[in-house]
Amino acid sequence: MNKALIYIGVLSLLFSCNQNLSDSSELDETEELKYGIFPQTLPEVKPEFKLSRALERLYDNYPATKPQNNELFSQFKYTDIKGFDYNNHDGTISRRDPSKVIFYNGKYYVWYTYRNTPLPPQGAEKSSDVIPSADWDLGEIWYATSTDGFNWEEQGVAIKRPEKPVVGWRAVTTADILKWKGKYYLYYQGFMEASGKRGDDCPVAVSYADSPDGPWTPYNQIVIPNGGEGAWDQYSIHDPYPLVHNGKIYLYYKSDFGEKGDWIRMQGLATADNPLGPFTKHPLNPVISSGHETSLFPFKDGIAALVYKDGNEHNTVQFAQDGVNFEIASITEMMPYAAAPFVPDAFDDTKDGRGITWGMAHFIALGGKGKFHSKLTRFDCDLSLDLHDPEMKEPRVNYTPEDYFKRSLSNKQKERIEKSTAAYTEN
Ligand code: AAL
Repeated sequence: MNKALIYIGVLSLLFSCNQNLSDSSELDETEELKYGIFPQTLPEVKPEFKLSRALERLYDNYPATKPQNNELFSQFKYTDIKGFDYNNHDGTISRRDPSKVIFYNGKYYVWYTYRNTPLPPQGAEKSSDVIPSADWDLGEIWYATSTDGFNWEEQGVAIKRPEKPVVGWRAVTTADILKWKGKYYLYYQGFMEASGKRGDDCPVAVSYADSPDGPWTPYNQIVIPNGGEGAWDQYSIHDPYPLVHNGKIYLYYKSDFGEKGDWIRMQGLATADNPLGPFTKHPLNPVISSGHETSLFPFKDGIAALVYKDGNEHNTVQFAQDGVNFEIASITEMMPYAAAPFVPDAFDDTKDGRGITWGMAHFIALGGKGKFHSKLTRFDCDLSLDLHDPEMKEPRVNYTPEDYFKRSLSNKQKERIEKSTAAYTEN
């Protein structure tokens, strides 16, 4: 029996199914859409026949039908950078939560939380004026420069802890940079108690300077206040991350809420026409339901976000044309934590954001028991309209068996399995 006959047979079968379903209202909507045969060659344009939800998503949600052609999909690669000493990783020196990287006067600049304490973090109960409660407690904002982004030269302190009771007297951490009308602004978390007492509670403060090398003048006032009683951002405003969009400052931030030990992390937006405020929080906040530290960049006429670590949508790259309503543009893996990209057009108020190819990040919880500290690293990727690096667009990360076995069962899990196996074999 030849192929044509089979084809006609299948089509008439489909036609008869269609007929059978004709009484349900669902058909009305898709009346004009019939069932079809999905072709051997992947259509670039959405076929005009009934599609499953997954295929609807493929054409409606993603910038391209394959990750290889998806400008907002990338792998991430890491380089151990040079120029920072960690005192034999004994936990007394920590560098973490880097800022966006900027290029100024022939050099790249990055700011970060720097802790140098006699002891590693000891928890809120054991903390004191010199003993930190957490890895960023008693922190200052330091900075470093580099001519290649791999070899860095630490320049020293940019923002010191102010005198009590000024905002930030306990710690100034997690800074990010804005350039606005020729002046520079560093936004940072200003702690007024040791982190971990109730939670990781702090508002956001700001300092300004005429050059990235400072001197930085603290504004000594809270510019992004905590939310009202019962609000998601009532206690913590973290990871302030300013960009310029639609002629305004778009400052994204993270907040921890919910129960201690089971914090929920989401991200919000506050906008302003003046770097010193007032900032207006967006009525739709939170605008990103997952993620941890904030990492965003202008992309085409909108804003893209790296969303990692926490929440249902962790390990995604998201995009919002209005900078508010983010949709998942790709799913990826091994994303950089506290990703701090080099964003050449961060402050250009561009309608044609070109994307990113590298940045700084951190690895935390190093040193093992009693030596908790973090270190800075560099990541590379291809989330740029001006680069097409097929190596970065390959969706598979090739892990070795050792990589998998490193993720071994805990003793508690082994016990559970032994018990259930025993129970199973007894029956
Ligand atoms: C980081 C950031 C903020 C938090 C703490 C230090 O991952 O989210 O900076 O306060 O952890």
